Amino acid sequence: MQVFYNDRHPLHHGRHEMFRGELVPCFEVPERADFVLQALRARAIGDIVAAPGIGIDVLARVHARRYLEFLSTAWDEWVALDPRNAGRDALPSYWPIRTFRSDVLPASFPARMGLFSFDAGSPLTAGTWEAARWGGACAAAAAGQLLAGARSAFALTRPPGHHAGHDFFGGYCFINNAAVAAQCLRDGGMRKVAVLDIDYHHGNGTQAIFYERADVFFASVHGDPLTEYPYYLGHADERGAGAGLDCNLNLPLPKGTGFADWRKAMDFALRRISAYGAEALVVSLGLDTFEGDPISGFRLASADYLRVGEDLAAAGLPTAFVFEGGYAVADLGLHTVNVLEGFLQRA
Ligand code: SP5
Ligand code: ZN
Repeated sequence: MQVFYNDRHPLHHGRHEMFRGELVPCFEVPERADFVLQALRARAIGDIVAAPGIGIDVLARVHARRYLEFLSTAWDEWVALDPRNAGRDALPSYWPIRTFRSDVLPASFPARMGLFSFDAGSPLTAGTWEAARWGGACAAAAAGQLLAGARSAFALTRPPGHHAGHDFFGGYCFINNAAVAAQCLRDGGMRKVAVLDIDYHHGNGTQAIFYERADVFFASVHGDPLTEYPYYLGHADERGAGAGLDCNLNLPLPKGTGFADWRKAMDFALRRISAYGAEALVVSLGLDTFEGDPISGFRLASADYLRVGEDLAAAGLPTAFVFEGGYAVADLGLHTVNVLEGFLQRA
């Protein structure tokens, strides 16, 4: 399977995230992708290539123009506030929650940063925009492979994407790579596309982008948002709206869930995707379901990821894998490659 690697990813390198009143070292670090790259090479999963560049118009199919404009100038604006900011990550501290207006774009940079975000855990750094848009290019290229007839492709993107919405960042995500891939598949002629999100955290951004659409089915297996991040979306009663009613499936599971129950949920999601009539599948591949993950609560073991890949292949659809979360950094390569190898052996 062709692998599209975002070699600009280290340009996004956050130092600290806000956690319970203090700045703690980032969990989402460049070494994550390096470990995956190493394992892909060692186990010969496929050719590893750079993605061709994409125009802003491709990103604007799923993101608001004013949000993309914000991202592209954010670092310069941050440094213009105070030259000492060049040595600090940018984090938001104000948000236009209910009763505030978000239609008027503030001139103040910190105010705009809050308008376009939903947490203080996602530092924006000097190279964030560059890294994120090249991640989007990898996702678009993976979709292009499927459109050209490939059975599968892998977009090794960093930063991750599934928490990023139409016009906001958060959860370490800036550009929604899986949404870019799904939209490229639609624009390339696939009539119905499914996104299956198996990251530990609910893919709130992807869900919201496609919530009222019938042409993209979104399914997610994740930690119950009553106790798990991102808390405010991902409940079982979110079924889609308008034309998209019943094109959204959430399968929240309690913290502590092990592979047997998790696998049943993923297989249920795959059956719904098949009944929907999807012509292609985008997998938001988070590996933070691992029992050793430092910020998550499921209990998948290393060998379980081979079964995950096999089950995904059994669905029989052209499949684009898009890399998301996973913070047991040294084990990320093994788990990612287990999924891909399980898929290839069964496909
Ligand atoms: C893509 C992705 O997986 N994003 C996840 C973002 C989670 N951000 C909140 C992290 C909260 C950190 N909790 C630390 C618990 C230490 N025991
Ligand atoms: Zn996650």
